[in-house]
Amino acid sequence: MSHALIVIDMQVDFCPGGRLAVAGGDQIVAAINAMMPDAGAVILTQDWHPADHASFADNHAGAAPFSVTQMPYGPQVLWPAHCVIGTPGAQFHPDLDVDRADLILRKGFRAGIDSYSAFFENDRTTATGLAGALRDRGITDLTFVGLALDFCVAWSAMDAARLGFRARVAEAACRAIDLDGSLAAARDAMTRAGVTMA
Ligand code: VGL
Ligand code: ZN
Repeated sequence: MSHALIVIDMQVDFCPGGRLAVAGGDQIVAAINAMMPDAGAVILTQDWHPADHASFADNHAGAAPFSVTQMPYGPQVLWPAHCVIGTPGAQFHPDLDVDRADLILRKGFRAGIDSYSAFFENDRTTATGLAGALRDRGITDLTFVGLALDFCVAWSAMDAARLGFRARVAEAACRAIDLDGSLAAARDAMTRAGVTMA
């Protein structure tokens, strides 16, 4: 078996002071850095949205942030604008050991569709290419950490399990948004999907 650490969206906008801040998001950076030397491969994802992205409440007249809208591909939470391509908020947390990364995967860069998962956009069918990259390297076991536990970490880990990888989430190195019970729902869904919660 070959193992990869997948670090989800450890970016300035998801940390305190950012535009979609996750409580305590900055507190997990040291733990994530400490996991990197033991990983066979280190992969970082980077949420990377154009300013006119369909997941931003600002781009829907009259829509409140954190409300849900119906998109052609299904329900979509409308977020405050975040991780806009080229802005400081889209950068990785300054203390994250980015130099350790073997691969950096950007996602959510198409204006009309969001991409919570590192494997598929939110239509659940458009692949990002990560599965192929992992298989090409012989990687079978994945540990997920980062932000946010109940959105991008959960969707990524569940897709990994569905694709046949052994998927584990290191909860101590994650933080959640917890919108309307989303954390409890995500934990439950991950467990049912065969994801190990550590
Ligand atoms: C995320 C909401 C919007 C995440 C990304 O990284 O969990 N959540 N974009
Ligand atoms: Zn996003």
